[in-house]
Amino acid sequence: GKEKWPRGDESVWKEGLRSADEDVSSITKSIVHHVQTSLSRQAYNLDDLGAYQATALSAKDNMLLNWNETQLAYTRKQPKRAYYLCIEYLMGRTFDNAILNLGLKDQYREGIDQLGFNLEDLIDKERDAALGNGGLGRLAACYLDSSSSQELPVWGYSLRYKYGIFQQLIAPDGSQLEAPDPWLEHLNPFEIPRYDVQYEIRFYGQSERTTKGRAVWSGGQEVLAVAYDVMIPGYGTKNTNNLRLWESKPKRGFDLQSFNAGDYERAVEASNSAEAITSVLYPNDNTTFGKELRLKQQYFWTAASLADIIRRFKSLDKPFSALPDYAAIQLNDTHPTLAIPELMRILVDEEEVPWDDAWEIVTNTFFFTNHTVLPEALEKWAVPLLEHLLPRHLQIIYDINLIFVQSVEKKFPGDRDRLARMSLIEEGYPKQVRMAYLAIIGSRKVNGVAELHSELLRTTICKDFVEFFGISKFGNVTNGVTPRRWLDQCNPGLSALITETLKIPKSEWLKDLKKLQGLLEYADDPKFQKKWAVVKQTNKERLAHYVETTLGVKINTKAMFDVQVKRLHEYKRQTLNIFGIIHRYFTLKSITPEERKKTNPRVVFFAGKAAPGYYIAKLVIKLIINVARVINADPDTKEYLQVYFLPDYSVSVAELLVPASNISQHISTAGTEASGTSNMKFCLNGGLLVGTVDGANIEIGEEIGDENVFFFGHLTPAVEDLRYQHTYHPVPIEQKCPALAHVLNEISAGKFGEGQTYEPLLNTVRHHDHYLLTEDFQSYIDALKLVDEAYLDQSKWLKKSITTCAKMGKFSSDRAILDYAEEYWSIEPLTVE
Ligand code: 8GP
Repeated sequence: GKEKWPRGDESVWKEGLRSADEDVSSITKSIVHHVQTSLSRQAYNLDDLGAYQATALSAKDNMLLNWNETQLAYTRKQPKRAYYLCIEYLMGRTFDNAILNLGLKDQYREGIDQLGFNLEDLIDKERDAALGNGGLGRLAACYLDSSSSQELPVWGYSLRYKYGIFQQLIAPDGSQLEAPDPWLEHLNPFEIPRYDVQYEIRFYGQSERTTKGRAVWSGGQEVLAVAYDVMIPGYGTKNTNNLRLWESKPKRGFDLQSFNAGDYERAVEASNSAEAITSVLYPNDNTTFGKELRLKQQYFWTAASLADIIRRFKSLDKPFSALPDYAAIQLNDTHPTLAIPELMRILVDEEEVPWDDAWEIVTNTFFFTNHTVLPEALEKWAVPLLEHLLPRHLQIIYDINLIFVQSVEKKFPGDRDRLARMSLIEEGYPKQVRMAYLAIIGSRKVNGVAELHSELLRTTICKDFVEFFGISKFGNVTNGVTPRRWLDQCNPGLSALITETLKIPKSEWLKDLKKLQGLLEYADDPKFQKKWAVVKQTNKERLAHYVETTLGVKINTKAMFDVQVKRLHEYKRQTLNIFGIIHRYFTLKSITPEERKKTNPRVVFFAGKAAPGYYIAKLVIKLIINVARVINADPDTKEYLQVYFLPDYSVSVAELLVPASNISQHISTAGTEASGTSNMKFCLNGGLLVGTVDGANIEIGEEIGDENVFFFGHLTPAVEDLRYQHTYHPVPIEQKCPALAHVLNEISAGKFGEGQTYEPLLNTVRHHDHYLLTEDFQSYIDALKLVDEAYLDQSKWLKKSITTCAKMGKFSSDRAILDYAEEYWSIEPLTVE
């Protein structure tokens, strides 16, 4: 039927509607307008930062129009939507990506030029939105880009941390220092505060059971969740999804009674404690941090998000049994698992849905992805803490568990061990709730993030659950990365070369990445190879320029660039790399100057943060920096080997490193890295991969051919046996791996500064060697030797590089998000006209 115009004169409304600023002159007008009004500044007192802000606001206006259209279309057509709950979103910068996705970068460049500024300078003024630690958070960001680009109705939900991941500084002795990241210090042009979207969130208090399994939860502390929206523009489409971030606020400003009584501290206490909830991102990657404030964050975020989802669902006026037809909620790792008992609480206590019906709704609405098999990352919350903070949720968890354990008993009568293994409650002092198990039983489907990882889940953590629920509940979606940011935006030279070579519009291959295969027919073509090499060289020079301006050192861009960038973690084995470098250094020292001239010069880049409390990881940084200091200063070898640690790794720094690598290293102990995603980014940009047979490395090898990857090391099935051998039949390291023993001894002896400092790190290798460095070191060195040999033949190398890029189509996050949409969430694309 025809909709009635809500109020006033429709034609006046329509006349007032803005349209997008797509030509250069509308763009410059819009920028000048924002300088004048939003910033209230003038041409004569405008610096780069101001110009960036005004330009970003003009881009935001364009995005907003699409955002509005998109939300209107969703409201009208009522499609099933997916909600991606992730406690981290590592977005990086927005502006460049936004104008690229809008297809307006050239127009913006010209407009800015006319106004007397330079686009690249303005782009550099934006601060990264670094609301994440690493892989998990960056994956979420790629998935949002893909959901908009593939026109899927997906919203993200997370927290608006006042401080993102800490800023990393390096002290003169090589120690990591941490400083806060007040990223909201300046105006953030890309967020929309929604002061009218607020929910009250309760903590503590009492829960009294009433009838029919219901309860009343009251008392305690109430805080407000306020929404901030971040627009997610799709590439080459109007579809613009939303990332909703919650900020915590006190429900009442401050306690007036205490204030009037002169107790000012007391008066602001409650307000401070409310605001503390979203003040800072926890800087832990792949480990848990069992603190009350973290649990508060998790509940605050899931409760606000669910309240929002349920409010939207209720506006459709459907029975609750229809919720799974309108909403799929993705639990990204266990951090949002409290959403399961929270939805039960809403349905049972507030909406009076019978328990069994509610459970049916819950288990058809949620989906769960696991991101790691490391035991230290499996979340467990102490029962007394949960009871104190969320008394009603603990009751619900106990009820869920009782019913579940009964059904296990029914299927496997008398198997008491099994019951104990599968119970949501782990016995001990204190008892703990196993969040992963709660997520598994409360979800429709469960998946891992690469084939090997999903298989490990099925055979280890989820084994009992596979036997109980059947194998079909446990799937796999291999991760992906967005080719918009990780090729077109970060490597414009390569993007242009690809477009020119494939002879199809950029928009075609960027949304259907398998089209890169068209490059294969040129892989042998010397003219094309030459162009390919020029692009890589330009990117290396751009990186060298960055290093020169930040570290003040000049880099030999003719050398091979070898990159390992990721969080510092023992399982990721940055140690293997630095020990390998020391070995290479000793080898270079031991040969004649003539022989040295025949070697392949190499520059090794490291970057990555260590969790502030992770002592060994911090020691690794210190070692890298002090080894670099010695090697870089040695006149015998400095032409052949240079090592740099780039401080404060971020998405923006990755955008410089990824296009510039000749090789990158992904060398985790087999079976420990769930997937990895930077491996995909480097390969997509024609960098070759040195890696273990782990995570998504395996599938990359399958796609591009093992002859194009430098694999080494033991395989996953061997790892457990090897660890057993190390514990029960230890062989001295001198015997097992003399080359590595020599490296460790030299470090001990003080070759790279006070040897004593590094003993705790060296001992992890000498004693238990949990990550099997002594087992993999020799094969690692051999693999790097093959790299050197392969690099000598540049034409063959370029062929490998081109082939690698051409066969990376599978690893687009478009493929991954479409997998989720079809196989898990059952949502469909909806084109916004
Ligand atoms: C990471 C995995 O370690 C990595 O292999 C995978 O590619 C990535 O997730 C995306 O799936 N896991 C984390 O980043 C992680 O567990 N982070 C914790 C802070 C939550």
